[in-house]
Amino acid sequence: MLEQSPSAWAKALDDAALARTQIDKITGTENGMTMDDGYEIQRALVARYVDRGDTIVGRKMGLTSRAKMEQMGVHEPIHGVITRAMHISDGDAVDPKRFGQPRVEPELALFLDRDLCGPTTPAEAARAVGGVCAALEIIDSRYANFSFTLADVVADNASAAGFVLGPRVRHLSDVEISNLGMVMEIDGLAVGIGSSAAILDHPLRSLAALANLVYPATLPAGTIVLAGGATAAVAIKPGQRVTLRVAELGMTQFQLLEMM
Ligand code: 0L1
Ligand code: MG
Repeated sequence: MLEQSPSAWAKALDDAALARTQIDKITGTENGMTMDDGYEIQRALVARYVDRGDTIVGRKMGLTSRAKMEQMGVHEPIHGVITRAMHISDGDAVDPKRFGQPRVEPELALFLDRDLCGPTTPAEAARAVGGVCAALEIIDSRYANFSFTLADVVADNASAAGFVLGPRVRHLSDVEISNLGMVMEIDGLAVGIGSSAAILDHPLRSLAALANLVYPATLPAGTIVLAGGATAAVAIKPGQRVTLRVAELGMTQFQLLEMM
């Protein structure tokens, strides 16, 4: 049982995000906090986004690659929600004041054109997918120095902060996505080199895991799913341009403007 209510913790996280500041991890105060508590706080946090006019457009899987799991010292993936306000158009230049301590990850996005409800297998999950494209995720922890436990980061909506979708959307039946080469560059320098196979061994395995994690909830047709990072996250600074190239899926990029 939490000492403070989930909505009080959600407000603390939301206030930190809006002020681009960070708080100490919740488990520093709430010793007995569980993963279920984390997801309850996440739901209260997302409800705050919706209450102020934002719209849920999809889900994200987090901690899907071995590199990410090692970076964070954990062994299981988590999930969060992505909203319209987090979307950055391909090629856009973004005000760095939007973020506190941004990092970027190379990902794939899957577009559901049918409802998906677990329990499911990767092969069954594939039948709900229409398109796939290259994607960049910007994560931003509301905890000082990205220091948290798994339950803390779940509460913080899996550090979701922004995402960019590549312009080349291909139908899943036209492209084999099990082992696509992925190269992420910052200002032309390769900072992350990986394969879509690093996304929980297969991006569709990540999708099936998401459906199973949210079960009995359904992932409705129209949902965008960020399948998870193929490499560890890399910090980005004002003025830098991030580019992702994915074999068969092309390029996507964005830039952080200089700090004014
Ligand atoms: O998308 C991710 O894999 C990030 C999940 C949360 C962990 C982090 O903030 O690095
Ligand atoms: Mg991610």
